[in-house]
Amino acid sequence: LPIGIFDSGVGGLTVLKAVRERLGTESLIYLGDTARLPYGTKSAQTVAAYALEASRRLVSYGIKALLVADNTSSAHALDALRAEFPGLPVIGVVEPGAAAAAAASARGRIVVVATESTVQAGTYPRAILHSRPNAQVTQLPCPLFVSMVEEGLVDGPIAEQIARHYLEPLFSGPEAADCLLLGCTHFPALAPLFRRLLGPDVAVVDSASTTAMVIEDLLALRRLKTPGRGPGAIRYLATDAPERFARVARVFVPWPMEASE
Ligand code: DGN
Repeated sequence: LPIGIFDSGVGGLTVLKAVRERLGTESLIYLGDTARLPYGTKSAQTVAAYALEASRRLVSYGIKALLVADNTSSAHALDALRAEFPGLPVIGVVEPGAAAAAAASARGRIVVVATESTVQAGTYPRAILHSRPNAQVTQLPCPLFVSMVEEGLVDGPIAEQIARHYLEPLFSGPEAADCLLLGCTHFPALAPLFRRLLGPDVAVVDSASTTAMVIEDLLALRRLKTPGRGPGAIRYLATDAPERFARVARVFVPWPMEASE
C-alpha cells in the first residue's frame, strides 16, 4: 500500500520530495486540496473540517500511513484525524520539526515562521517547550513568503529584501535568535536564501526533512517498509485545477508530473 500525503495545495510537495529521497521504494499518493486553499488564513474549525474531508478521500484509496504535510492542518487537526482513523499511523509535521529545532538551537532562542493560522494554534511553541522547557520561542506569521515561493521568487534582490524585513529584527542585537524553524510547507524553497542571510551561526531547520526521518523510523518499527530497489509509483491528485497544480509544482520538485482531479 502507498503512503498517503495530504496538503492544502502544492507546498506539501517539499515533504513528498523529502520522503522520496529517504524512502525511494515506497509508493506515494499525494492529495492537494487546491479547491479550498489557502488553509493558512482559515479558522481552526474550518481547517479541521477540510483536513478530515480530504484525508477521508486519501484513506479511501487504501494507504498504510497518513502523512499530514500541511503545517496548518498538523497544527489544528491531528487529534481529530487520529480519532477518525484509529489503527492508521497519522504523522504531522509539527512535532518532528519542533523536536529538530529544539535540538539544533545553540541557546534555545527559536523563531518559528509559519502561516497566520499555524501561529494562532500555538502548536509549534508548545511542542518546542515540551522538548526544551527553557526555550524562548517567537512566532512570526509570514504569509508573504508563501506567495513569493509560488511566484518562484526565492532568490534575488526582491526576495532578499523581504526576507531581511521580516527576519533581521529577530536575528540581530544581544537578544538575537539562533534558530529559524520553517513551519510552513513552502519555506524549504527559501532555505538557501535564509541560510545565506543569517550566516553559519543560525540553524535553519525545516519540518519536511525531519518528518521524513520520523516516517522512516515508524515504518521500520511497524514492519511496513517496502523492500526492493525500484522506485515506487507516485500519484498526484488535486481537488481543483490539476494542470495549474502540475505547473506550480515545478517550484517544489525537479521532476515533471501529471495530476488528476
Ligand atoms: N501548506 C500550508 C502550510 O504548511 O501551512 C501553506 C499554504 C497555505 O495554506 N497558505
